[in-house]
Amino acid sequence: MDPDDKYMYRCLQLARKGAGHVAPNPMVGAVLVYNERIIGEGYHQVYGQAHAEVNCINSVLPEDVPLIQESTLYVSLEPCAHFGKTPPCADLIIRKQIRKVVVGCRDPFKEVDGKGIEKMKAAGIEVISNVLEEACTDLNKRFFTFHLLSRPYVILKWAQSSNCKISGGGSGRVFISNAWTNTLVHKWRSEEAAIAIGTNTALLDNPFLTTRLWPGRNPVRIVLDKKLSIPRSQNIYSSDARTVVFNEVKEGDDQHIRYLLMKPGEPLAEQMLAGLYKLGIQSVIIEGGTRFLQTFIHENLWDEARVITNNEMLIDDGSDAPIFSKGDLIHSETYLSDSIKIYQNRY
Ligand code: AOF
Ligand code: ZN
Repeated sequence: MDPDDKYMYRCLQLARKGAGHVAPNPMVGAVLVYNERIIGEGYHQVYGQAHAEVNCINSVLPEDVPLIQESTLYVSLEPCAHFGKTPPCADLIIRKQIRKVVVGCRDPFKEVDGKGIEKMKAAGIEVISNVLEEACTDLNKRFFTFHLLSRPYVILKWAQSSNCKISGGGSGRVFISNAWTNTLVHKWRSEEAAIAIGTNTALLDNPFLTTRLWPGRNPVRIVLDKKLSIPRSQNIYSSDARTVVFNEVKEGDDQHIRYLLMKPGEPLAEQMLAGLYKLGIQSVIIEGGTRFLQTFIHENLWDEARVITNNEMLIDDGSDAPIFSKGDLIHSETYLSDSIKIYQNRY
């Protein structure tokens, strides 16, 4: 394997250790290599604390410190150039007189956006860019979508029967997924910043939208309720998590509930995603119902669709599952009676 790729894969492995602890910052990993030997490793561990490069340089053993100047630093994201919660990593690299830096991908955050690379080059450092670029951007797909497209990363999720029905024709909640996939869904929820549903789902299924089956934090709950017709007693308003209500009636905060106004007649998914972007929400999982999901498909504002299909249960009077095209199948697996397929939007 190409040595640059090899060390960049190690950066990616390290970066993933920060999963669940660094958002809304990206996961980043770094290694310092002297003469084919790794002398330092680090990753961004906790939001607001040291960046990967700092932890990597600090990990070098005292006897190897003199080698830092002769080493190559590999980092999965462009070193930062700005004073945020921490000082610029590019300055640290220059100060340590590291001669060569290999970067996985450019940082899309407007305070950085190429400036880290420029700064290092201006200081005479040899910089190699875009090594395993696709894998490095994919690792932080939520962060990249947020900064490049000014909207959260959108995941559509639904469970359907083998004849492609998703619920029991207005008769209340129908369980399609099994215990395994229910747990998986709660894990998925814990991985995103927000979770959204339409009015009918909030009224008929009355979900809590929490992660009770998985040890993780609850995402912010988002509900579409144009006329504010969902009673305050529904579970979507329980005190377990914050709730944002997109509506055409009022704006403002009421305890843990935030009301955001939408303009009647304007594209719905676009307005909701613009509102979530302003709140700094980097990802949202859309959990139904069909009409609500179909809105995101219609406006072509989705990135991933996760479809759980039960092979045993047929619900004849259910409503039809969403219909979508332009999806590339990127993952497929089976849990007992349920198959899980994940599609990526081709745009
Ligand atoms: C790096 N190395 O490990 C990470 C970077 O508020 P701060 O100071 O933590 O800065 C956050 C921004 O820094 C974040 O939006 C992203 O652009 C970059 N993240 N940069 O050099 C790292 N996590
Ligand atoms: Zn930094």
